Amino acid sequence: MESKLKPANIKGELSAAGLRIGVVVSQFNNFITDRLLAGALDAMERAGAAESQIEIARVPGALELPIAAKKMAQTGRYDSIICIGCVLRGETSHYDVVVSETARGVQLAQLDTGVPLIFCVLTCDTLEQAINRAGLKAGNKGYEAGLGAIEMAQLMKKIAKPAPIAATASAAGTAVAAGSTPARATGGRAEVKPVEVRRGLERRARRR
Ligand code: INI
Repeated sequence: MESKLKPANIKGELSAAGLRIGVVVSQFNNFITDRLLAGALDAMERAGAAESQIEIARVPGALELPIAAKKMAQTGRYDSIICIGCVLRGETSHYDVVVSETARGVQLAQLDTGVPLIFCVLTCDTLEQAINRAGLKAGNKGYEAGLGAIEMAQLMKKIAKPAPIAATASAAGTAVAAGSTPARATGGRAEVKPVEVRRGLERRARRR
């Protein structure tokens, strides 16, 4: 049987209003990473970001992305951070080490700091594959990362707010919904006043 429940969906909107975004760019294969950065900036500009809302840090290679992103995240200045890099498969196993350690480092850093870190690191066998993903045939992964950074930043802000009081709470046998002040009226804080408390306050106000 299909459920009738329609739970609230929380989604970050694609608006850069009020956000600060950090970008860490690896200079290794900068022919590609510069194009990814251009795509990310384009996306953020379309979402309404101004120059003053974005800061860019540059690191030598992909392996240095996690530590720089973590340091930026720890400042508390950024709502999200985009990590841009490009790793191309060579003839040795170095590729596998760089790819897995970069991905692991970025993931650990975002979980440690609670700041969303957007993984925009191309991992390709050939330069041609990378070019295609940096603005040619397969779009620009940097553009997707720019939108992802904004969406995640806005989502985290929404999740951090206290949940609004559910309209159906009184149905569970409590007087909470009937006697409470909507969170909107209290600047986002849920100020719960059970009916008895509210009546007491009203009586006191009448006596004055
Ligand atoms: N760094 C990259 O960003 N892409 C690569 O393809 C790459 N390759 O192939 O070696 C690469 N290596 C450098 C690495 O990220 C570090 O900067 C270096 O090992 C110093 O720590």
